[in-house]
Amino acid sequence: MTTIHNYINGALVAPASAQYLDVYNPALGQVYAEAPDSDARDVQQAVEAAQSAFPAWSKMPAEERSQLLLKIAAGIEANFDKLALAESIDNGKTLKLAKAMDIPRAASNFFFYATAIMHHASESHYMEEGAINYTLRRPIGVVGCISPWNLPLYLFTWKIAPALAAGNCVVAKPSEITPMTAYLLSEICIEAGLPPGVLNIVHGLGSKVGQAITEHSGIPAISFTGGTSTGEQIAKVAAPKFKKLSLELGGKNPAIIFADCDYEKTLKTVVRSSFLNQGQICLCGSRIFVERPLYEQFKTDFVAAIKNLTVGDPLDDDTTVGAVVSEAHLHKVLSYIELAKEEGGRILTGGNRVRLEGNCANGWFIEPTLIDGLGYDCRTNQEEIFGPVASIMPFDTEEEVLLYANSTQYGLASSLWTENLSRTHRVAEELKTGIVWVNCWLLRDLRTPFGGMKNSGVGREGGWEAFRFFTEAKNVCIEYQQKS
Ligand code: TXE
Repeated sequence: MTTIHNYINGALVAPASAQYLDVYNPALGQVYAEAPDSDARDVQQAVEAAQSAFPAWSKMPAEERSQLLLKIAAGIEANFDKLALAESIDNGKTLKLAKAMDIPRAASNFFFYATAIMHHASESHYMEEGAINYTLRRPIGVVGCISPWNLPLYLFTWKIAPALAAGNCVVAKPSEITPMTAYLLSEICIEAGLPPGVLNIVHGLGSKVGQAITEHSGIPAISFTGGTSTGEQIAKVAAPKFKKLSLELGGKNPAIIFADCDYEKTLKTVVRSSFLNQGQICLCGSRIFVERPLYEQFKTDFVAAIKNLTVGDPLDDDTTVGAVVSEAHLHKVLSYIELAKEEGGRILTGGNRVRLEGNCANGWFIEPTLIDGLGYDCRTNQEEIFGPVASIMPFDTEEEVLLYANSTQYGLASSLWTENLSRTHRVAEELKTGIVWVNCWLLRDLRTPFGGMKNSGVGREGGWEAFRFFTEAKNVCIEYQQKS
């Protein structure tokens, strides 16, 4: 049984409460580690450590800060196998996916922001009247980063790396459901020589640690990724304190498939975009709209492709669908499948819990599930399920599919499948989502703005957007005498 520690002021420490939370291996359905059940006292210590570290960290030349962050990136790479295995065991995702996506992208986050600060230039605005303005962007101070369980290290580092690179000190909280790789990251930071207090990782429940971070008057900015209702809760606490907020929330993303698409590529990618990570990616496409002439053929081939997916032990090379993250989440997803049936949906494939033999007999597995026969506006097609469940529907016109696609409270991402250039631009412009992927999915360039419209969030992450969030802009206006 591994005991996870908080990382405060450069040291691995026990929580003030001396209490621990169970951490489960979802593939086995068993407790395998314990994580600190921290509270406001631990957050207070972390804030004090971060405040003491801030003057030196924020004034450190960018090149030196960059070097330290590059060492963390190198540390992630040096511990690649260990981190990938830990992520798979902690989350239930396949080891193959952790190796292909989570851990390389976590290292990339540090590489990207460590090198970006070497190229940063601030804006300047010249005035003909004889004045010059320049924008001074300075770090905010101590910032809070709160992340979810679906892409644990990947999303944790997506926030921490730009926050640190911009010169802030951080109090971070990973999800209590998947704390392991954040803990391993704290060991990597110690090894890399990150000065004490620059990054503090406090483990524990959202209602205690997350709430304490959100409420703390010494933390003027919060970057959060997670559920929409949690985002609402955080905004309620943070707004009266006028905190800067970046919220990456849920999604109910449409995949829009026109009859003129590149069929094989579309089919292959839409299987991936529906079921990767057991559908537990906020960017997964869970509403699949297919132009009517292609509908029956696509549905038949899609079902066949889904049946080819292998639900199994996440550590096996052949497994394509691992475990869902928790028992509570398993029941939530299964209840949505029941709801879909009540709403008149037909289960084309899947629909059940999977009971594996052997090691994983008590694990939390669900068959990849496809449903048809539902209207675009029923609950199944409006609410975020966040599991291996997708719904397929036909459409006849662009106007109709735009109505369907834009009908939910969410507006995170969409994917569009067509070879028609004019339609691509037309539809991309009308989609109310922060990201539109055309003939691809999950292709990420870290320089681009990342985030959602409507109830999918507030603000954007990525590239300079993250730097803007993690800095305060100050305009310095200098008037000089014009020679007459
Ligand atoms: O998210 P939570 P959960 C969605 C998805 C999922 C649902 C719930 O629909 O089923 O959210 O997942 C911390 N103050 N997404 O329960 O609760 C919490 O401890 C401050 C979408 O994991 O939002 C964790 O660290 N913090 C998503 C983080 O918030 C609080 C990815 C996220 O947890 C808090 C994951 C509070 N009051 C789930 N309460 C995406 N869009 O990427 C909880 N937390």
